[in-house]
Amino acid sequence: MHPRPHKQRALTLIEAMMSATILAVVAVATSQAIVAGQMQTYDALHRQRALTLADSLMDEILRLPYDDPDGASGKGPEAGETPRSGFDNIDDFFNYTQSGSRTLLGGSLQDVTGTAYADPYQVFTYAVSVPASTQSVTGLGGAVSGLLVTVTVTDDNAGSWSLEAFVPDPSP
Ligand SMILES: [Ca+2]
Ligand SMILES: [Ca+2]
Repeated sequence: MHPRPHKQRALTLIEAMMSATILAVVAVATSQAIVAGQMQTYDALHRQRALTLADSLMDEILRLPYDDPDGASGKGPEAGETPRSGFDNIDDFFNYTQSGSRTLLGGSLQDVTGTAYADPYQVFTYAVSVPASTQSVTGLGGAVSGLLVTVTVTDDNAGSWSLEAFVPDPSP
């Protein structure tokens, strides 16, 4: 009668099962952490892409003159100024919008030269508003009239990113 070895074997088995369970729990926790980390990385990249688009469009708008070089300018592009590469002053972007699409070859969201943005950018839509606005600008003697340029980039999942810039009217 030597119950001890038998008992030891039983303990070893239980221990082995326990450690297998612990390993399994650790493995699940680790894979959840990896998934969460990947989602955070994706979110950061997604946000970065949205801001890149907003920044690039804002740059494009702010490079244009306030007034139309050909004279009078109404809201939106004047005759003969479309597509966007023909916009020649800021208010031509009044209510301008462009949506990405992965169904068209190359994508429908494009830069000013008509080159489609890469596929991951095609989930976004961008929209511009350029309302007349009066702002108090330090260094310009208080209230100044001009245009408030807002570029808003949205995705198909309720994400929204905006950039805003006030451009004073150079000849008020
Ligand atoms: Ca124009
Ligand atoms: Ca115009």
